[in-house]
Amino acid sequence: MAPAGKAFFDLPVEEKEKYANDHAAGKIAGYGSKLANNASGQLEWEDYYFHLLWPEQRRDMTTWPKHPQEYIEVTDAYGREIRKLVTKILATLSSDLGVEEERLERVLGGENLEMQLKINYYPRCPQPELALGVEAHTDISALTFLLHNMVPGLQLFYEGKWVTAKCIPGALIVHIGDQVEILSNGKFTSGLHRGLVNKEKVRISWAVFCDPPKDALIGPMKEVVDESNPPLFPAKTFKEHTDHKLFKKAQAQAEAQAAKKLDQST
Ligand SMILES: O=C(O)CCC(=O)C(=O)O
Repeated sequence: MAPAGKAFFDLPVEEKEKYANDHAAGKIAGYGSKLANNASGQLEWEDYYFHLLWPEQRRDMTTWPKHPQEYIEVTDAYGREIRKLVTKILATLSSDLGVEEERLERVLGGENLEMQLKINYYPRCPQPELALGVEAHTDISALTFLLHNMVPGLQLFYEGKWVTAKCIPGALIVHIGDQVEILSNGKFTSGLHRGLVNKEKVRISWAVFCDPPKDALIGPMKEVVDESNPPLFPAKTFKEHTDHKLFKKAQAQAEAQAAKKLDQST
């Protein structure tokens, strides 16, 4: 799957632009570029490709790259394997929480659970200290599965400092996302992480976000709350959670821009 994803980004810009997304028009699937100042004033710099991977019957194959030829076949096969792994991991997490094995998967939508693929392409950056590929965030998903091209850059915030994830060939990195943190009432934590750019090498990562359907109501499960463990999170639909997080991000960016302008004018 990795060579197929990389081959897409090696295409000339005009070819990639044929798949361009258009957020203003509500078309979020496809190829996009990000070059923007984040809330901390750092530049976010990446190209990406985003499309729905699962459930099969809801996929719009016109949004998947047609080049290279094998992209659809290998990405589909990868998605099927990840979907099986989702069931296994959610069962293990459910057991750890002392609830029936199917519980987390059911509340996350069961057959309707969604998987979105985002391929992140971080170009070589001449001044990596001034830029970030992806700014620090926790994932809104339930789980995220990450593969990368063995160029270091993923960092996790652990015990008060940023730690670079080891590059282990063939290893799949799994993040707990916000939805599992909420359902478990904070027993599992959604990890803060970011993606760095590299001076010498292009970095590519493949993230599969495993999400509940938009209208799924997600709050701490009744089995994990009691008088001594009151709910730490309000129940919200997945859409409400996503909108709230995007709104807060936009607000932080606007405040940072306003502060920067004020700085420049004084
Ligand atoms: O590139 C990475 O390793 C992390 C990507 C990421 O966190 C994201 O796409 O949300």
